Amino acid sequence: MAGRTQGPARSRSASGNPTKRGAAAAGEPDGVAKRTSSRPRPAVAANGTAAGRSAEKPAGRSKSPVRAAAAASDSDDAILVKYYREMTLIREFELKAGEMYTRAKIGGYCHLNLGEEPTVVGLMAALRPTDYLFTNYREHGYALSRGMDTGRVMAELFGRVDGVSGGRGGSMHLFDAEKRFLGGYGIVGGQIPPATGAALALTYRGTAGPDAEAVMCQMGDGTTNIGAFHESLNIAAIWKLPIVYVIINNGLGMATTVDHAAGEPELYKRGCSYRIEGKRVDGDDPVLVRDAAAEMLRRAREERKPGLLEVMSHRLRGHSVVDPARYRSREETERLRSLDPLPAFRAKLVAQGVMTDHDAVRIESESIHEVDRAVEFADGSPEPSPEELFRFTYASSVANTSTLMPGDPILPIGWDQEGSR
Ligand SMILES: Cc1ncc(C[n+]2csc(CCOP(=O)(O)OP(=O)(O)O)c2C)c(N)n1
Ligand SMILES: [Mg+2]
Repeated sequence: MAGRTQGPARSRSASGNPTKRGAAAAGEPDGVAKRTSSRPRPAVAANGTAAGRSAEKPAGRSKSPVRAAAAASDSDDAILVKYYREMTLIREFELKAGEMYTRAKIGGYCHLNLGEEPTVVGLMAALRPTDYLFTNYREHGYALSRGMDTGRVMAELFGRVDGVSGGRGGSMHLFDAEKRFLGGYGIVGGQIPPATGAALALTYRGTAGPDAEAVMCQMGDGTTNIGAFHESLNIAAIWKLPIVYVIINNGLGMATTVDHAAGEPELYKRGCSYRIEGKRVDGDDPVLVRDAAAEMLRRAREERKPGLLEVMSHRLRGHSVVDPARYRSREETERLRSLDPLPAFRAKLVAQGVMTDHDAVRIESESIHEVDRAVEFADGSPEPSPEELFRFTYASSVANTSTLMPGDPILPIGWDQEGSR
């Protein structure tokens, strides 16, 4: 990717794409320790412009009275611009993933983070590289924001060998042990027990304190009705596990609204049964999300108190790329369009003089370019070979022959199908 000059440190990847790191290399994630976000910002009107200012006259970067009033430091601004950059990359990636699905480059299931970009970026900004992350199947944005290579993430969607899971996982099963991103789960709630187990393991590996590792377990609103959610929260409470459960409340589990599905639709309150502190936060603001998540992670690592964070977000399209969302009325679709958090965040940063319109256009075109490069890389990557089908399976002590089908008798290495050596 060319020219992502204002991003965090980058390294060369297999795809030749520079990758960004989702969080600081060491210590606190950006902006968290310094509490930079708590400084006063000018009021922003609903249309994203600074109150009392004209949208046609965005503040100039150097002489903006708005910017002067906010007493913003360059580093604060750089962090916000970085968030916009990450949100834009996720947006462009997801739009392209949808397009590639219709071109049959991507098969299977494919769920997009469109509308959830600030939520994703805020959560990943709170996470340290040493923390562990478990997610559901709607996880492309998390992978990118966690610092996984754009080309290798796209290659996984394409099912190619250079994909982050060797092309064996696809869209729902992104994985990177080095980045401590442990999936990518397709079964609703499937990520919750292993994430809770990982938090238990951390209590054996180290003691509580500011440098302790913690686990973040992301899930959707619908997932809070799964039994494993309640069992895991109970265990996390009684065993005092360093884990933050994050509910992305996008209002829907497939086509079912939260109000129809949940006896307690204020989902953060569901922690009450287990005396787990819950909090609800606006998912359209990456800084609010980051700070709420960072505080819960702090308590998890220092006090071994599990937390439950509900982030109010939007699913701008259907449940997956093949869902036209006909259950939504025209008014609801229009309303959602007006709630798109990306143009709002862009307008807010321009109005505050944090970036210019020109900066924003450049960032957007760089993201488009990076995603185009990712598609090229994915397309050039080979399909996995059928001979490799049984690699990475548990059954490593039996014959790894590609001719065996599920249900065939499994024979020790060196034995043929007739049962003789
Ligand atoms: C155990 C299980 N039941 C049902 C499904 C089918 N399913 C896939 S996603 C989904 C809805 C989940 O909604 P939510 O938790 O709100 O996540 P979102 O898709 O909104 O991100 C369902 C029912 C599944 N994958 N696994
Ligand atoms: Mg949902």
